[in-house]
Amino acid sequence: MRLFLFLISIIFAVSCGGRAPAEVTITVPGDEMKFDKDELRVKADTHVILTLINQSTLPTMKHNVLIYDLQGEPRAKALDRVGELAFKAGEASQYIPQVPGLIAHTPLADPGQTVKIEFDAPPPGEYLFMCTFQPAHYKTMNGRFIVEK
Ligand SMILES: [Cu+2]
Repeated sequence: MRLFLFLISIIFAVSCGGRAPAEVTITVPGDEMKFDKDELRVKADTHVILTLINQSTLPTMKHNVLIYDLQGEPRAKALDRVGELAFKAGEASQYIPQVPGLIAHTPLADPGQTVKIEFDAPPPGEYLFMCTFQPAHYKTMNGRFIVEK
């Protein structure tokens, strides 16, 4: 029996690339420009399943989650820069700027809508997550996306 379990675990490990998927959920609990979390954590070498639950009710409260590699830029500066690029990208591109450092993003979630995306975790380190809906959601809707070894 032990050998059997051992073999099963080896097969599981090989077929899944080592680790089980990392599921993270982030919620906008109301009509404020606010996420329920300012930090998301996953392990390296995982497939990430990220769910965004938008519980806002106002039509102007669409939200998304964009994950961005700071590439050494100070956080506050990157937030403003990417936020402004998102504004320029405009509604037609769902406020997603095509910038180097963009790791993943959800589509815009309408009020009451839940959206889900999957992507592979970037290398260990600290990244930025933010809502890029306009005007200026990023100023209060942002946090750290941390990939642990
Ligand atoms: Cu938002």
